[in-house]
Amino acid sequence: MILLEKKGLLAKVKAEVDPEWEINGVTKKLQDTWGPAVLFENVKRHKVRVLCGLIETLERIALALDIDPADADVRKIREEWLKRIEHPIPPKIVKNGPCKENILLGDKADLDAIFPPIRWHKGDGGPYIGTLAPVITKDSETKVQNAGIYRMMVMAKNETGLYLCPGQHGYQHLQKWSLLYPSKPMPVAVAIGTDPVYLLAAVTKFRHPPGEEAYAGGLRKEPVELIKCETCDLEVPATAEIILEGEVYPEELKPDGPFGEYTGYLGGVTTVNVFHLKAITHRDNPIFQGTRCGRPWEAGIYSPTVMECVVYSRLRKLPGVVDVHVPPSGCYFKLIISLRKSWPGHVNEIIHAVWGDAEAASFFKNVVVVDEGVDVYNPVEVEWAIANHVQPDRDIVIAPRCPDIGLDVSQPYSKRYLTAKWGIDATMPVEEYKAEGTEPPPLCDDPDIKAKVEAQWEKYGITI
Ligand SMILES: Cc1cc2nc3c(=O)[nH]c(=O)nc-3n(C[C@H](O)[C@H](O)[C@H](O)COP(=O)(O)O)c2cc1C
Ligand SMILES: [Mn+2]
Repeated sequence: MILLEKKGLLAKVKAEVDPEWEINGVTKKLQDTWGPAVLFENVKRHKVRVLCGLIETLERIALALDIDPADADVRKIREEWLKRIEHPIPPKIVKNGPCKENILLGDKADLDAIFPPIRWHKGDGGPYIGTLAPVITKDSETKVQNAGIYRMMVMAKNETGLYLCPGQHGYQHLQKWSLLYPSKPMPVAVAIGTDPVYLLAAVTKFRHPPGEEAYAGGLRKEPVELIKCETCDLEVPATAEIILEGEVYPEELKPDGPFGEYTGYLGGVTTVNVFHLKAITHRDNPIFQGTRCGRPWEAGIYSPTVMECVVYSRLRKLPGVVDVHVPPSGCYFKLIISLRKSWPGHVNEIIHAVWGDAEAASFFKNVVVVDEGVDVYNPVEVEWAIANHVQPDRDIVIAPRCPDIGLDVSQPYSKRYLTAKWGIDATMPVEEYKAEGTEPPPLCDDPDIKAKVEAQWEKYGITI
């Protein structure tokens, strides 16, 4: 936050704002205008300040990674990301940390006192904590910890929902726990106001082991400092502003929602796990952190960027893959790949490899493959490739009954969590032309003509 302020990327709002509607409205306007991150210093009926938009633009993601924000660019961030995650650094356990400046146990732990009840979207079923708050759980066999961002709707002063979508690491941890310790509650901690690289790691499907903590260390080039919880054997980031400690009973479910989703729709009411608060520890005068999620091209640009870093780091290892792009407007359903196509069936091989990559990429419902040379970042070039090269009955591949995280509005609620996926081979079908030898030559400009025209440009009297 101090860095953001120095670089002029933070606004401080002293006017009183109502958490019911005003934080939503102001952050929406800032997102629409690519405005700064914002610290609300005076939240109505509340003592705690709220920081929004910490890593919502490429500039701010760059700053979080110590890259000069002046030349923030997805490809640059991606290259740096790749280099750093090659060297995960294990966390360091410390005895003291600012997150322990205040320790509130049992009845003294009160969510209402630490969280201004923010409605991030009109129509949300309640105030939500878990928008920029990594949820920490431990694998009961390997003891490796996970951090993932899962929404948490406040249900009472010591109770929230916890939405663990099937397949998430938190979900897997709870499944494993329930087999080993049926009917016992699993410890869960939540860290609010962490180093932003820890947030970037928490929205990433990083491999376990070593898990998010070590990758956050790699991204920062320094170990994350962890400190023991007061009520359980989890370890949490010592420099966090606020830590919630609690537990989840595997069998206990409650209705939660709706919540404004990144798809651009208000989600439905879902049954979710329940987080029972046991302790809060926090810094003096803490700052709460969150984000109005919105659609990915409006708001959570950090999420498509991170997704792209992850997918790029995996798929570039496949033969022939030149570039990949996760277009924010594709809402994580769409992935574009450029490929140096080298053998019959190569494109379908790549598409199926994406769907088979459960750790990083299998959730892309639509994979579009274009030739090397088509700019995956330029929607006009991608549309051109689809328009020109595709015979739908030959070039579209459909995989039925694949996993899905349940937010895809193309199906009613009763059908969610299973989806068909489709791949589009938008590469030039050179193999079709081989036998005839009649492949249409691409238009190309004659360099001699170009040079001649340039040399005598003045003759034409055209000002450009
Ligand atoms: C603002 C925001 C809210 C999210 N909410 C949820 C959620 O409620 N449930 C969920 O399973 N994933 C949610 N996610 C996605 C996960 O954080 C993401 O898939 C992450 O990789 C999960 O970590 P894991 O693989 O370690 O479980 C959210 C992401 C963001 C950025
Ligand atoms: Mn994980």
